[in-house]
Amino acid sequence: MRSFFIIFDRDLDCVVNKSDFVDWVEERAKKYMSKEKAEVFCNLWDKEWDMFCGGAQKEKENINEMVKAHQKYLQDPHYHEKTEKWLSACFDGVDANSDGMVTMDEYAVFLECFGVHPLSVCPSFEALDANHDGLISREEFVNAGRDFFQHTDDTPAKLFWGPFLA
Ligand SMILES: [Ca+2]
Ligand SMILES: [Ca+2]
Repeated sequence: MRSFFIIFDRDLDCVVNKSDFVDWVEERAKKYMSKEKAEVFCNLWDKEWDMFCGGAQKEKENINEMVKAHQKYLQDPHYHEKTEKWLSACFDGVDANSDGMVTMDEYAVFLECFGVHPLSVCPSFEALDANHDGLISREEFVNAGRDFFQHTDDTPAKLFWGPFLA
């Protein structure tokens, strides 16, 4: 969770503002993704702040608040279902040509939306490509995205959002 938080705290003040989290990412998505895909992704990303950061009313969040909001979300009986649904929809946004597979280039665009350095894309891509066929399937994407927030141990999923930072 610390690693996820750090992505968005770009001014290093240990606080993530809603605009850092939502607007900054969405602006980049609109720049790097096709119009249609950016729309899919931005619709999802809008909900992400409400889900992970304690609700639409909050304008900023520190790491403890984010962890707490996420713990609360983990207790939701529909947590798995909701998370997998979200990640699957996110996959559709990342899969630029809608062929059901995410290539290295498509994944690079996704990480670029979060300001991840291009050199960090390859290790993340390889970690997510569980069967090493050079593509990320929907299942590989959803599994890694889900495991990122659920496991504290050292799994390949920790590279889902780029390099592990904390
Ligand atoms: Ca594709
Ligand atoms: Ca694969």
